[in-house]
Amino acid sequence: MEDESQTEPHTESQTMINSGFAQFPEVEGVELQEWLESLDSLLQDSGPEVVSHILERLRSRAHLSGVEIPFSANTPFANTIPLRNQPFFPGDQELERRIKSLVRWNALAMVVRANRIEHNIGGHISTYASAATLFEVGFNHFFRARTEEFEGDIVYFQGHASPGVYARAFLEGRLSTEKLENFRRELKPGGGLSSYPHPWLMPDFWEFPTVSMGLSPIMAIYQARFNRYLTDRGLKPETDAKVWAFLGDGETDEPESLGAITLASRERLDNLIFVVNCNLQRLDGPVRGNGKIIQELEAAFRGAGWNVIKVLWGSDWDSIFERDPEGLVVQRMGELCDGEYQKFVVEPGSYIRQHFFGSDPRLLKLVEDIPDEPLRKLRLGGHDPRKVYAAYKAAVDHRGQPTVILARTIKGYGLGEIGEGKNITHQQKKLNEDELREFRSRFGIPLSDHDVAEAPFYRPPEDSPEIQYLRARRQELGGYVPKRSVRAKPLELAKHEDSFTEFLSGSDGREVSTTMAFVGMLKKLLRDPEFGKMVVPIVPDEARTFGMESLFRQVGIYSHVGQVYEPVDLHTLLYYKEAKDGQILEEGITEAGSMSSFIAAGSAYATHGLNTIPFFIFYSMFGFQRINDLIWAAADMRCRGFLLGGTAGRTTLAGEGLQHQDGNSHLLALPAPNIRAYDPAFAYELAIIIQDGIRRMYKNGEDIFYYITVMNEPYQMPPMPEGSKEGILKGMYLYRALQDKKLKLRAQLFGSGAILREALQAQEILEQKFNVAADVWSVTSYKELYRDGLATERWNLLHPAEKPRMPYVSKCLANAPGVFVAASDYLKALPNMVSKWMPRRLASLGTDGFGRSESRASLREFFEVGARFIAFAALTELHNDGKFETSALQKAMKELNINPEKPDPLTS
Ligand SMILES: Cc1ncc(C[n+]2csc(CCOP(=O)(O)OP(=O)(O)O)c2C)c(N)n1
Ligand SMILES: [Mg+2]
Repeated sequence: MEDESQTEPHTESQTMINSGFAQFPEVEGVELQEWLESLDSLLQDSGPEVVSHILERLRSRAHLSGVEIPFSANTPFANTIPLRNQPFFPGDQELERRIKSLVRWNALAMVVRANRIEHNIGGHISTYASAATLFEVGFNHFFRARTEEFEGDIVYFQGHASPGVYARAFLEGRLSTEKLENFRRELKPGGGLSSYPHPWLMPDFWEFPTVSMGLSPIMAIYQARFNRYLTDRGLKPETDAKVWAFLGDGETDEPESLGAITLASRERLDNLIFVVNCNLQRLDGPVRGNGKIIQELEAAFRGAGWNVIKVLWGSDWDSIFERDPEGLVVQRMGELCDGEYQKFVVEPGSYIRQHFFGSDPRLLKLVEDIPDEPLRKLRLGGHDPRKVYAAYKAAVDHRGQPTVILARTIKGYGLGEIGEGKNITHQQKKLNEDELREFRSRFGIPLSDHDVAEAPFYRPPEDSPEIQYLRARRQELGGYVPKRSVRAKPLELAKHEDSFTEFLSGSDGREVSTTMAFVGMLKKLLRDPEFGKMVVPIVPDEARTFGMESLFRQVGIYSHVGQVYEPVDLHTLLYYKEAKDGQILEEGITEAGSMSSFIAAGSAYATHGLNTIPFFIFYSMFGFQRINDLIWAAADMRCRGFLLGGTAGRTTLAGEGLQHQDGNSHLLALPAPNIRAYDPAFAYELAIIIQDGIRRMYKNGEDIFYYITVMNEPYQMPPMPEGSKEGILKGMYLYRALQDKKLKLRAQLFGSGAILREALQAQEILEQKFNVAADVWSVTSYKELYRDGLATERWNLLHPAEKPRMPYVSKCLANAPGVFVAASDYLKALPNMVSKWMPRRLASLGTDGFGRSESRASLREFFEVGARFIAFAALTELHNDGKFETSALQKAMKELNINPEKPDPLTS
């Protein structure tokens, strides 16, 4: 065995340390000893602050003398909180252990039973198995529930650990056996439990969807900041409530996980605590087999300005550390890579003795009196309630910085041979009788050998010490967690109908864009006596792009510290005003961060009982295209509010080219069922949509939110035609009817957004040049038309004996004469998806293909959505119907200057 260990490849850290030994053997001896002793006596005589000061001075002196000191943001691979600083553990450790074992058992039973009934239904055991202590210490001592008096802590649970959260709620008497039985079988009579945290599916239980990895860390950061914002603006009292986020170590590879951590430290969010469950494994295998994820994360978080607490080694190790004043064990711990640590989990004590302690005779001596089996079982920090408690307490008490706890755990802890530390453990969900028996015995579950085979759920009687303790602890902490409830009172909106009248009467000849109109509406809303204070404008460094800079001065940009400098433009009317009670969330260039703020504000009606109304305005191409998974999470969370895709349109945004010109977002807005998507052309349409949205969401309490595109093309805004309100909201209405009723050739033109004006021009061309009389419809929302069509079709399918209903599109067009042509600034698929409910064929014009840097006119020519193309498409349709001669069509083509050989925008 000796020989074998010598042939093993050395890790980089080992090589470095070994070369240190080899290079400076004399320093390793007496010299080093003297330095260490001086340090010890200084610490003893003068305390840690003086030690830290002296070290800093030494570092500085060495640096000035030309010594290159390698930078490291790391501390040794040891617990951050030494034993001497560990607080008293206030719980009954034995009872808590028994409760935790019961939760472990029921979580396991839930997954095992579900997979016995329905092969391959899925579920996860090993994530919770590693996180159990991390959760249980929180449940028993830290997570405070929301009460009348206290806002409560907010907890983002690691999504794949949901069986453990359900199992605990079962012990708490909050979930029935039937519900547990129907884990992952939500459609069973009586309902079941969703696989992961989904507020949409379990709106009284889950608050935050956390299963798309990376989203919960960024959402938690912005949630913590939003909580500060509410306090700083006087909308909620100051409290010491915390935001906890439990993440996986593998999860930290998602860019969103670490992407916003500097915001948390910059804003000094000491109300935020991350707990990273460092089991060193992800789904396929080790997170960093060849490296050390904990040290990597420590450096990243410390570098970003966080308070980092490492919880690596359990109490079992303390006596070994005590016997090792030279710190040889910790030094050895620092030498190994994660792949090696993972191997220690699956190997016997003899292996650990040989491969961990065997590197140095002095190390071997330290553990010579510990037999192999206890050596193997030396517990890790994340499985030791006392260590976890100490870390949580330190985190909760820490001021001025957010805290991250890096807790070392074992994936599949307790699963023994079949899963503990194994690479396959993430997907382990089946246990045979022997394995169940072993687990039962290990955790002392009172089930007989016979009963255990069924993997029954087990809840001790109500008067058992376990249930009594668990209830008492939760009562002390204010109630149960997680729990979602809606407490915000609906808005009254008594004068709401009149508030937007100024936007309904047109711009009086002035040319304005819908973006400008929107800013006018936002200003008005900010002044609303009932809810103005609740409006939360959110911008990712685009306020000037959208002409919103006047809001800087009107309501201020939020900053927790106010404005500590004199802004360069102070002398101007619209200076850059930052203020502690500023209302605008100016997020900088982060759509993901801004969306996380939107989520916090859009769900505050539940989380905080406050009807905050977010308006997140962004460059439309960087919305759905970039952050649709966060938008999906917002939908799951039943968020309310308005997303505004600014400077939208593939041909309406001139000059910006391929990357910015958006012809996609209305398609990408289709999947989330509770998003209402609109592409309005005129200010009055926008006003009607926003006004109705506020009514539906904040008065009627509908769990919907809005996506509205606004453009930067200035034109005269007409007054609202009489009776068009219903059509605007339903998705289409007749904007301008046939000009000359005597004409025989007829067409229906459908325009959306800025392209509506092209349809209006086409109407004139058709009438004046080709004797075709066209009606022009404004289609404000293809998605609304589509939803209505689907619902109607479904109703008809399920009610064959009844009179079929007509989709709204069909009703609108039932008596509409002539051919149909649609044009929008989006993909042709958008109008095509409703064409089947039109009485006749639809010709669709749209912007399929990559954008170009060009003028609006050239872009509309290139994408074939301009007035001439709309007119030509109508003539072609008439020709197809036999109502327009081929020769006349060829002539029209010339007259309209349409080049049949022009490149296809779809492929060019
Ligand atoms: C965005 C995203 N990608 C992939 C997955 C699939 N997935 C679920 S769990 C998991 C591994 C999780 O590893 P880790 O974060 O270390 O958590 P652990 O289970 O080890 O505690 C993966 C890849 C997911 N849920 N979300
Ligand atoms: Mg992991």
